[in-house]
Amino acid sequence: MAAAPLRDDQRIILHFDYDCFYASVFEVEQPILKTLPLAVQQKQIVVTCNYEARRRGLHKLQLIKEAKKVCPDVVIVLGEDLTKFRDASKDLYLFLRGFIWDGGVEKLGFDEIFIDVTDMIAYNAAMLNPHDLSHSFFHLNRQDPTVGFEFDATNLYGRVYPDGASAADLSSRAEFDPLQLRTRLLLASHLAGYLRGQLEDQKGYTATAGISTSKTLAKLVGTVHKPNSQTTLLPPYATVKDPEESNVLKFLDSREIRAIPGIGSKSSRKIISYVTASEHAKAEDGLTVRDIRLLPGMGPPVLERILSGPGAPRGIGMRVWELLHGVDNSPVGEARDVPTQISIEDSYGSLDNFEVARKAMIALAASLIRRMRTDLTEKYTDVEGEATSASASHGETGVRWLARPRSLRLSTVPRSLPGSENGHSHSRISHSAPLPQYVFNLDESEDALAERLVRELTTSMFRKLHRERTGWNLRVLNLAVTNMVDLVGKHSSGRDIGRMFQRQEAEHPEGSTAPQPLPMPNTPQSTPAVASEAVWEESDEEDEMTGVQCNACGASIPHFARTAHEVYHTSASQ
Ligand code: DGT
Ligand code: MG
Repeated sequence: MAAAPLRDDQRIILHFDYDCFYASVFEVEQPILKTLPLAVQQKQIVVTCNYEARRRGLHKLQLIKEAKKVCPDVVIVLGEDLTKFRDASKDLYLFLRGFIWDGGVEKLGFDEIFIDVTDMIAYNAAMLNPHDLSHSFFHLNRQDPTVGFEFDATNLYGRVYPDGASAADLSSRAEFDPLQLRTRLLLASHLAGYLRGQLEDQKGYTATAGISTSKTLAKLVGTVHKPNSQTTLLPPYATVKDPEESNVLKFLDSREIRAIPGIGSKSSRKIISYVTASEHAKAEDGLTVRDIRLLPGMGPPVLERILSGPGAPRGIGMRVWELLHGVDNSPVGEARDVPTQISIEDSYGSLDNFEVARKAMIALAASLIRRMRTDLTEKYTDVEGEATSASASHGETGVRWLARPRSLRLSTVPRSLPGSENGHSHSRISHSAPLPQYVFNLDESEDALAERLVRELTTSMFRKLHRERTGWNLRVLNLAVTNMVDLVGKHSSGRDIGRMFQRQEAEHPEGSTAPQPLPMPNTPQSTPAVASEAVWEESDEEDEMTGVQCNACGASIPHFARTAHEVYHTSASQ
């Protein structure tokens, strides 16, 4: 059998997953809902429900009519408009990020966050007083020693895996070693507990956290105790004498392969069918990571052979072999400053006349401008603590654009003709044009800007796609802003013109719209150093939002909503 990959447990990573996230957003708006069974509806599906509803037998991805049967007094709220979830997600991300030093903070979807706290933990481990561990102080600021919280370093905070173990007990001074993994994990458990407390006290959200040395392990161990809880994966991780004594292997071995983040469902299926086809293996049911790991002959070369194919990254065999052993050296990503594009789309029963199309485009343009304002601007205060207006003054606080997209793209998808099989992504047609500067005016209402944009630009773009007055029938309209130019990049001061030129060249795809003059960053000379706190990762959301095309109805479905959408079709056809 192939050798186990080497571990590197130098880092400490936290993973946060907000509890029943969409439902919590409504509860924070209306606290009375906390005491009631609450379900969030999209199409005919409960996309999530609060824990009161779960206690009464409801669950995620249940049909609404089933949920009403199980719990007739369930309160149902509509969650089709994602704006408020996106806003809350951004707010919580920035809030948590405000506590973190130099480590990465990476958002996954709307409600998960990875945080690399290695530097904070190393600093605090070195500050511990081994003579008085029970009165320790966790420093949250290297410059100001009064900022932080008190904690008892003789005990780990929250739950642990394996349950009931006390391997992190530091009460014996003889065993104390600030560099030891268990000391670092113990400190991280207190930090995670503190951050969860702040999230609840200041923002009203509870979260479930996992604490370990990699993204994969932190995410997985966090699922052991839910909701409003946290779990630390205890050492030993690397065991020289008997590898099977490792808590990492113990923890992973009982899991199903498809539960391991980073091994996609397609790869899982391929591995499962390989293993079940082998004469040594048991049936597919109950096949665990251990069964796969210990299968004779199993190792990176076999996995590479099973998993390679079109689209598979080189070295996938080694990567999956590592994941099966809980080895994951992937860094916690740095949030990109801004999304690369923002796109808003809607689908229609039948869209075959220009007046209806015009109204639909106004609605899309208004949503698009709203999204741009949420995702591409930041409020900020200048270094002296006074609000400064950079690109525009908007209320009492300064508001500035972090980035300005340069192009507008209109796309349409025709209804498929009866009997034809097309109507899917390949029949999408698009037209792009330079985005007028007036859309960046923050003093004008979104609706007024949307009307103007459609009147002065989008209408003629539409006519370029559909020259005939009649005779067309559309299923989807999509309006997007693209060609993003970053104005206040995380690593630039907003005045670094050279960098902006490089970025502009890199981002401007050949042969698309004519280049526009470079927008000058109109941030003041005293650009405050808040850019790095105001960054916002959207790329994964963009993927989620652009999603995949449904084979049944052709609608564009975010990746996370695919299962729900399939259930919707199944129920609709019954
Ligand atoms: P949790 O973490 O078990 O306490 O519950 P949630 O609601 O936070 O669930 P999670 O973390 O899987 O997903 C976060 C949010 O994303 C959730 O509130 C609703 C949305 N979501 C999750 N899965 C789906 C899905 O399959 N379809 C749709 N449309 N939305 C989903
Ligand atoms: Mg969640």
